[in-house]
Amino acid sequence: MEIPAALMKPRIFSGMQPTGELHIGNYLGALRNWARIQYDYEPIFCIVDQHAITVRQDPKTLRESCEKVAALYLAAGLDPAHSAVFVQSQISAHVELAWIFTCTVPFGWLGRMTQFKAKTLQAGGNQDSIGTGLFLYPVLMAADILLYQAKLVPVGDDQSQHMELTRNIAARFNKLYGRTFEIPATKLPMVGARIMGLDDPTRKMSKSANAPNHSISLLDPPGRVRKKIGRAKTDSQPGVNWENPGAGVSNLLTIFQAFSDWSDERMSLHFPDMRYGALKKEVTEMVNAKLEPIQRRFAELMDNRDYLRGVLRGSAARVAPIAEETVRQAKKRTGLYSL
Ligand code: AQP
Repeated sequence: MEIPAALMKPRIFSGMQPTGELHIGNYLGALRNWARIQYDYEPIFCIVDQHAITVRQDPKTLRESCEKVAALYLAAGLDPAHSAVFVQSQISAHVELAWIFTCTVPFGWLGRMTQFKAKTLQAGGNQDSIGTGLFLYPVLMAADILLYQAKLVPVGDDQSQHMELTRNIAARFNKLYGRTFEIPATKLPMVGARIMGLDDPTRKMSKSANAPNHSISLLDPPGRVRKKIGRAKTDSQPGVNWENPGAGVSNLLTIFQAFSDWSDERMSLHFPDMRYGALKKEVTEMVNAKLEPIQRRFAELMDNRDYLRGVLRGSAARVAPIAEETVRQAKKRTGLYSL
């Protein structure tokens, strides 16, 4: 039976790369938000392995990471009976649409992407060591989203520029070939849209940063979390300067507030002048309490691979027709040949 349009919920789409271990930035900026809002929407969540290969990956580790990330999605609260959870390369329409977009996007638009510039810098600016895929990454991201005609994309703040580009790509295509794509909006979490590195609170927490005390993995055991937070950068003030906390202290307060869901008022009554040792103890206890059930559920899911693979297979089968229909439309509009 077809559902009347008025009763259909708006579609949301988002994804994460199966590179390294997901950290609390990925969780607070995106994953937890997905779990919270999933029932208000028609949700599609992807594990974007084709993005992951924009930098070199070990094939065996990459395949294993896809299932680990799927398990983390579910452990963090995605309900596979409601939310589609699949791996990007299961559906070939992603790359098909990405190529069509590649041919419509001006080179200059991609050159302005700050993430590309930052990754180029990380590689020492040596263009011969940077894959073309890294440059084209935002085009594939636009294809991921527009393929499903998503209205809303829940992501962390670092993706704002890529989202702007996605809207521009959709608008350009619609202008050139006629209205084909929904223009999606970005949805950021209220607190935790940009969690910073513990060792360097001027840089966002990132999977690819190698420093040992930079990020907290969702799978870190309690002792490791304690150690990392214990070593987190603060400043030389004696305690929390509520009116004007330094970047490190501000980051710890944000992590606490995002995990606890405390109101601004409750935070402002509890933390002013607190010594840094006490602050770190409270943040540690809060983080460990919230990670424990995720880690327990993750272990159960990883012991049940058949179930996990069934979710990935079933979800891909469920959403593939949406993607295929969009590609059919885009091919027709651009004049690509089909019988
Ligand atoms: N520090 C962060 N704070 C809040 N949200 C964040 N996200 C990433 N870092 C933070 C959000 O997590 C989602 C998935 O990100 P991704 O894996 O697709 O890409 P990413 O931005 O490349 O993640 P990392 O951790 O920063 O990895 P690398 O080291 O490869 O750059 C996105 O919604 C993102 O906004």
